[in-house]
Amino acid sequence: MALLTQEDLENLSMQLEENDAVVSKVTGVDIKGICESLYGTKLGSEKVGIIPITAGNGVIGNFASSLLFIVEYFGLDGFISEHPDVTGYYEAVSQGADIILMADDHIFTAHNLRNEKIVSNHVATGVIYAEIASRFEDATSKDILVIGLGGVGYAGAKHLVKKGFNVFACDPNKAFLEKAVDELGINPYCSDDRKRFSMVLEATPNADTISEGMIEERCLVSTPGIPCGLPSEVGKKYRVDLVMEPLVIGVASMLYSVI
Ligand code: PYL
Ligand code: MG
Repeated sequence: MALLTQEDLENLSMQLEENDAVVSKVTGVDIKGICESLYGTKLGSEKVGIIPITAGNGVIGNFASSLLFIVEYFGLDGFISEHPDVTGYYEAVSQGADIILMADDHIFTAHNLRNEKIVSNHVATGVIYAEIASRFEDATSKDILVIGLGGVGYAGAKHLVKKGFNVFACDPNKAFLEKAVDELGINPYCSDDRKRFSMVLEATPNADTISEGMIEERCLVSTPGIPCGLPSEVGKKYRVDLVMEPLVIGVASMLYSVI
């Protein structure tokens, strides 16, 4: 899995503001509203313990502080444990955390100690970016394209199938594509199909995965992927709205899903 870098997390509040404005424009609802209707929950005064984890590639400089910014932005009471790892976990639970946030290089999880709900960032991110794509007010049909069927894309495709969309998907990994066709009943898509979409969920760690033959004149691309899958010249040539930011939307979805 592609790991975030300190640079990805710079000016997070500006990225949040810009993306909240785009989400509101193209769906008619802001990020908070999307989360509330997606999970049927409202955030209260839960206390969130954030625990730095030194496993694998180790701590990412501003990851914990970015999580604290996000937790507080959504009105919750957050704190970062003084120590990392098991000591930090012990501290956070002892200090009365209701929800634990921690990530190694494979799983980033939110665990609500009170109701036992637990979610991974992959699933919560795939679901919310899919939800945003599917709410595009200028969509011309129920056809939606999912590019990438790893942990994030698969969760997004599963959510869209459940919501009754005609999901077309592609992934260079044939096993991932076959799994999604078998388990979700999605339609395999390849770019020479000449079919164009007005809603795209892009969930790959690659740049420029979207070519102009894939999208309609008006199109919403929703992607947590870094780098961006939409080439800038394609974005300019077509009136593409882009929802893309590295962490906030995914974490908001995690928090609302465990309340
Ligand atoms: C959660 C992000 C979204 C995309 N890739 C995921 C990633 O970068 N995971 C690694 C997170 C490591 C955090 C580090 C720390 O600072 O506690 N262990
Ligand atoms: Mg995100």
